[in-house]
Amino acid sequence: MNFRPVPGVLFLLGLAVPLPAAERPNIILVFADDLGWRDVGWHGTDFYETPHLDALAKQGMVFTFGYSATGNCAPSRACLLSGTYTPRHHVYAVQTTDRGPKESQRLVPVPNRSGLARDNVTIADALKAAGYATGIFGKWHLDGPEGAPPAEQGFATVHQSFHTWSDAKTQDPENPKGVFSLTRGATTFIEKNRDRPFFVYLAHHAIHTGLEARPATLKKFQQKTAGAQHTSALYAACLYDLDASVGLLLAKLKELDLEKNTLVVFTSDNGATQESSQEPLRGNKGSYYQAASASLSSYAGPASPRPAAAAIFP
Ligand SMILES: [Ca+2]
Repeated sequence: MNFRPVPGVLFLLGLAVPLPAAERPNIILVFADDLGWRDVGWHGTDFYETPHLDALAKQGMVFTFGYSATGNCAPSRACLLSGTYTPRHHVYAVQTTDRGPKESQRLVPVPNRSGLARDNVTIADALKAAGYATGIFGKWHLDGPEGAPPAEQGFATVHQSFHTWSDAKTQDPENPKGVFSLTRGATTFIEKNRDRPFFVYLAHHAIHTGLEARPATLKKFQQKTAGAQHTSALYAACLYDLDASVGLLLAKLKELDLEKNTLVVFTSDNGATQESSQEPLRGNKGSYYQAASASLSSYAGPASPRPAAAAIFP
């Protein structure tokens, strides 16, 4: 039987069967914040540019019917890291579930937890138990009074992890949204752990509202003719700088000769804000329409079952 398991199955196999270090792939999960389905090159943006992400998608696999579990930050991250849906961990919303005018609420708001409680088993817990070096670089957004910090959720290394996106703003114009300092933190961790299996959770603050970009990148898009659908030079520049940081990460893997034994996963926590049209999908972040959770997931690396393929399953 010619069976080629999908990456998720490989994860499970890797956790269930003790393997020598050389047979356990390194795993890098690059997680964008509020990057929409339509925003990347392989999904047809007519203005933004994502050359490194496009290359990653081309050499690996794109899950065209993939969805994030929910339409905004905290619950999406709680689902991703715990591998369970919201009724299991009770992180249904950022802040509370009863925001908005009470007279328009048709349902009784479900009780909400502010963060992921310590008794949830995360992918970092599982990989750490399997002998991986585990590190988070960037946004957590799952503690608060009812959640635990990343150091208590399986991450042995916690680098520049903030409670909210606004804490991440930097004063360095060459480091917009911290994309390059977070990536440097991750590559330093990778160099340090190159001889053992590692799990990198690189959770960017880009491109959540509060858009920032390097001055030269912004100028590049201000001089470019806008598309029919996508028009914002600042949005394009912020995304371009995020893409550039992914390029640096991939170059480091190649330099360290780790690319053949490293599974790189790129996706976003939820759909785009209203600053970026997602047509033909309807809606934006936070809504219950498709554009709120349609995923731009791409995978590349040794576990890709069919290089340069698009898979219609999530
Ligand atoms: Ca988000």
